[in-house]
Amino acid sequence: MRFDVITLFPEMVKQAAACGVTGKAIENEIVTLNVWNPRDYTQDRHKTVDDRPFGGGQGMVMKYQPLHDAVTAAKIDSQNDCKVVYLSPQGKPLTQALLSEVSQLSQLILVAGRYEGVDERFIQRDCDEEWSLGDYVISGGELAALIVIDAVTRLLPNVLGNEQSALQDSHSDGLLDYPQFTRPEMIDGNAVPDVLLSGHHADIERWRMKQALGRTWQKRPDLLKKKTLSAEQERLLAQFKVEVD
Ligand code: 9WO
Repeated sequence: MRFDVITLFPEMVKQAAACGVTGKAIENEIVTLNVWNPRDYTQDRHKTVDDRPFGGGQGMVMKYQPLHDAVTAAKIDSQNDCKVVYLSPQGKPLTQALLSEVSQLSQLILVAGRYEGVDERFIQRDCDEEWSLGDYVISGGELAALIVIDAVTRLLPNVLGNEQSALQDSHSDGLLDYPQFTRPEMIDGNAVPDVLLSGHHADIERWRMKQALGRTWQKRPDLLKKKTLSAEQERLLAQFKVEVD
């Protein structure tokens, strides 16, 4: 899969993506990451990428032409299953299901805005979709683009180990994660749950499912309402509710 990011801060995107799971995927040529700076597509002496908003008001707006020319450059030899996405709080809320669909594409062009936004005609004419990570404002789209790249890359074949991918299949199923523990067994009188030390794998699986259900019920009842539980899951959740009482 190929990612192209349109950004005034290409080094920020390159350097962050070079770390960890995404960095390994780039090294292993499972993903390619290209960055395109609108400043390189300006036509004036001062390399102007922004201008004052029509109608007046605070701040600056990114100009149409450098953005358009940068996206056009990123589309060089792009396939028809390529999407251009603008990242902003006005976008459609991003979900794991949407990321899963996106991971089937061969190219994703992510546009990171800066200042007070971009000329609306760029969004209308050049972008296929607008996505939001949540209802908050950050200083630019770069961190949002990096999150999309990270979340999609993890879903690609051969990025995570086999073990990890199986874990992902069974546990990114709309529930929160169960609690995790590692050594030491005791911290200031605070012990690891006995069942995890028992070596009884079926009991451990049941305990983890019960915790995942219980925590989702406690912290994110909205997620639980969207799910249909098996009879076994209903029983485990009922047991969890009795135990917290
Ligand atoms: C800045 C600003 C300053 C004064 C008055 C209004 C203002 N609006 C903004 C603004 O929204 N700037 C954005 C910064 C322009 C587009 C890129 N930026 C951005 C993307 N901030 N937050 C996101 C984002 C992207 C995806 N999901 C959540 C937030």
